[in-house]
Amino acid sequence: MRIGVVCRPAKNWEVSGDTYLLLDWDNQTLVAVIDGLGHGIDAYTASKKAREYVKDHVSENVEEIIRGCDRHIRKTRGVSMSLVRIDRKTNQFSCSGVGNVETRILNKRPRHPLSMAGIVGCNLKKVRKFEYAFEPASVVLMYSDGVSSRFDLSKYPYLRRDPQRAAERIVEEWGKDRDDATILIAVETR
Ligand SMILES: [Mn+2]
Repeated sequence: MRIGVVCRPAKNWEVSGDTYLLLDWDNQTLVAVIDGLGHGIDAYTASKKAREYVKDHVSENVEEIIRGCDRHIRKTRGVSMSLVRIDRKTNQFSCSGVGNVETRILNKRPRHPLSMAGIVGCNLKKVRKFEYAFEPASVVLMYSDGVSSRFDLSKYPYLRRDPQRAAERIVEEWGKDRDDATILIAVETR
């Protein structure tokens, strides 16, 4: 995979309450973007703890990871998170998200899996999993709400070739100064 990622704190803050994770193993990839509620140190603590949980439970299904994480981080202020698992053996994407981290999948048919209302670690309600066929040259985009979702992907025609440049440009143009901003772009190159 070819990866582009930007994860920067809100203006005048040193730590970011957003974090991300990308793990590859055994024909599978798990991608996560996590946004700790608000910003600053408490947001950072919550998202870091959530990230550790996800990392330790990568082999579980994406819904289970979110439910388990909810139990694990109850003492924090909570997070929004989205997970995508790419399984190259079954040729499937599975996606699950709660709160304001959006996922877009560019396939033959673009997908925008729904993120459920709620907060992981505080007020988790329904969790759902969405599955799609995985195709060669698929792209996964995930971004926190520090990036306005109004960006137009056709303005970044080099996205597949240079996802890092696209990630940087999108955050420059659509990042919100007052919030932590993260975007992760993963391009399948097979
Ligand atoms: Mn945010």
